[in-house]
Amino acid sequence: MQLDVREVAELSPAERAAFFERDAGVAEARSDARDIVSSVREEGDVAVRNFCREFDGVEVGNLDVTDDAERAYEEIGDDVREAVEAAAENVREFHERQMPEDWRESFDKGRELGRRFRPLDRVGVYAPGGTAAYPSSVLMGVVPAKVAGVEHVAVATPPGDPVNPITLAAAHVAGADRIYGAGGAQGIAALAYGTETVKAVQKVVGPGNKWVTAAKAEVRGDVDIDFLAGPSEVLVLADDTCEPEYVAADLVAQAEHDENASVVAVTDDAETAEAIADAVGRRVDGRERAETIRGALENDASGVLLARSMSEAVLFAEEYAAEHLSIQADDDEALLDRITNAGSVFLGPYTPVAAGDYASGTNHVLPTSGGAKRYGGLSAETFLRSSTVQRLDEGALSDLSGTVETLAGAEGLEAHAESVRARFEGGNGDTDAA
Ligand code: HSO
Ligand code: ZN
Repeated sequence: MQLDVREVAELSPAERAAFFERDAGVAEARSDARDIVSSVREEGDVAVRNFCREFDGVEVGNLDVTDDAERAYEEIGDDVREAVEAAAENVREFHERQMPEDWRESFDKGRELGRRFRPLDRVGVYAPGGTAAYPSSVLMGVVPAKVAGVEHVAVATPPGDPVNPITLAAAHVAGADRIYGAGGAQGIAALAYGTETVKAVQKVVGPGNKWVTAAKAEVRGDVDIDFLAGPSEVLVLADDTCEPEYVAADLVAQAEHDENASVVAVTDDAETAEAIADAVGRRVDGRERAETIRGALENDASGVLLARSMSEAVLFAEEYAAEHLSIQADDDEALLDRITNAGSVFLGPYTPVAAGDYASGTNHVLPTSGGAKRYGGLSAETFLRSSTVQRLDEGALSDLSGTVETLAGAEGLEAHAESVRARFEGGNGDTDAA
């Protein structure tokens, strides 16, 4: 297939909007998801089984498939088992490094303040099945939760016939406590509200198709969620020192996820732009997922773009706010310094996005659809809650009393002021005495 190179400066407002206003595809699935969620809420296991029959074509025996995981782990090939273990180890190491320490410090004059972090009690990790089963996503959800210290980590994944054994093995390696063969919106609802078999969780995380994502939007509020993740995205910033074949390979790789994936290269060099477009074209045909890749490349939010300068390219990348930002350029660190909006950044020619997708240790559950302007991807902190702690001595409270009493008075909350005064006046709380 042949890709055209377009100039950033020549893009029409509509063309720019196609790049910048990517959506997670949630809206159209929202009302179906709402019906499914409320059925599961009302009818529990029966509803989950019915939806598995209707959508997955699977007659589910046991919804809880935890006991199958160890056998799956033994039975998958040695290569896959070792790869899952190697990936899990790197993910664990990176997320351990993220764990915040509790702290307590003395601030000015007898004011001791601090922060403590405690894991959530119960979380649910969704892992996609269907056309592409993602055991790697099980690792990305379960390992950080376990690193954070979450006691009950449940995995929900489509039932299949049987459930994908590598997904089961990954859940086993990651240390999942329960595994349910329940996918789609019904899997999310089961995690969020519980059923006879499924224990309700406090937070649901993980990527999925538009029904899964719409269901997460539905249950948000009753439980916490990570965020609404849409199709994969990559934006590569490249200059004339890049290897166009590598850039093209990275674009094609993310394109194979989904026909709605968005893959973009922006460069300030015309020859490089043509070379990337050529290389992409050559890399599609004959590939197993060629059809999906073509779909993604034809997406209005995909393309090879020529900027007038790397500054213009950076501005484009900032506005795009990529899930994955790859920088394959001479002064990559200087370009990175100018970037604020990116889910995960990949620097240099030997750092393909696929390395982070599977094995380097960083998380691959990341903000899409411009979410990187507002939040980051999954991390150990996703599974923690924090409390603040304080202790004031008499002098510190005395120093603060004027400020508290004045502000309490301004808000008309007289008892607040009195709670401070009581410490000094030995008052009996009698309002006449105040
Ligand atoms: N690139 C995907 C994650 C993934 N890749 C899973 C391969 N398997 C979204 O970040
Ligand atoms: Zn990927």
